[in-house]
Amino acid sequence: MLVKRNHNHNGIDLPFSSEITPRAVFESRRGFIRQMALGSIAGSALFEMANREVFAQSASSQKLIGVANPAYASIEKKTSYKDATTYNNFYEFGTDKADPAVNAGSLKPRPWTVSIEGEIKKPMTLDLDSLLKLAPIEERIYRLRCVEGWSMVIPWMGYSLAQLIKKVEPNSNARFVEFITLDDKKQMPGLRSSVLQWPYVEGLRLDEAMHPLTLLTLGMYGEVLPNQNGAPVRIVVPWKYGFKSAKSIVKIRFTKEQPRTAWNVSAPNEYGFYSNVNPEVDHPRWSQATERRIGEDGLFARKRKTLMFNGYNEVASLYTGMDLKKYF
Ligand SMILES: Nc1nc2c(c(=O)[nH]1)N[C@H]1C(S)=C(S)[C@@H](COP(=O)(O)O)O[C@H]1N2
Ligand SMILES: [Mo]
Repeated sequence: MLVKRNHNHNGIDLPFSSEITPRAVFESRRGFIRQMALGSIAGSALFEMANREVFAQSASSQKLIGVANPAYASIEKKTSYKDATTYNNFYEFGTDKADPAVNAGSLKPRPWTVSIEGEIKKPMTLDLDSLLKLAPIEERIYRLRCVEGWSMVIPWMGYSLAQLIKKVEPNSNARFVEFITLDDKKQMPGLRSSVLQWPYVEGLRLDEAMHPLTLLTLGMYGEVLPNQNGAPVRIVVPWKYGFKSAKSIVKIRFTKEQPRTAWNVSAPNEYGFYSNVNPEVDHPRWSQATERRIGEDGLFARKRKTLMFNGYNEVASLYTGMDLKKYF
């Protein structure tokens, strides 16, 4: 039998998911959100009005309403909810793509707090409701490109991380932001394995973290985040490989020095700090020139060309004068 396979971060062969069923429920909800955002532009009166309506939502319901931000709409076909929630990387729940959906039920996303500390003037601990109310929730359709060579198109819900960063007021020492994931063996069975050093940590330079594209993410497909996608709060950095988008964050720390990151510690020659999507810089064990869109893995599916910065060229100015082969 011929089964299409790709490699995970450790070079282990894995079959692709072939689920392509979109959910009727989701489609009708999207219609509603699209309706609400019809003709609106971020910052316009209609956008603000729609936002006031949904601003009071709490984390008690599974639904999460956000206003579609037209700057991040997409003509690309969205990945099905089923694929996005059953083909995951979340090593705290196992290393197979199917593991997180099966095992992440033990994660308790409520109550939850995120402590924000380090080189800032206003350290604080925020609970989920405070995070939900910190800024208007937007829906943004972003491509996520995994370093393994596959990608998805997902309607994420959240707001620019910059909104939170402005609130905590970084001091003049702050040059990097470190994201620290939950580290609780009772909730995360994968922590018993030593596949990575725990907790899972990631980091960005402060200007990358401040870039409006960097999304503090609280939901997807009109719902709060499913556990396997990093409930209740994660970041999504769409111009970088997927592993930079840390899930189930409990701590955000502002630092002077470049933070250690989980994948860089595990294989420094394979995973750099920057990890910008770059078709010209191959992974030492495989090419990064093309990618497979999840859901397009049928018999006649063609690979897509990977785009510099995953197509998000507006971030290029963050790296002027930098050798992106050296700073991979
Ligand atoms: N805490 C944590 N965050 C993580 C990971 C992980 O193993 N643990 N995997 C990363 C990788 S490799 C990818 S590709 C994305 C996948 O996100 P998704 O499952 O929501 O598509 O999450 C990233 N965030
Ligand atoms: Mo990944």
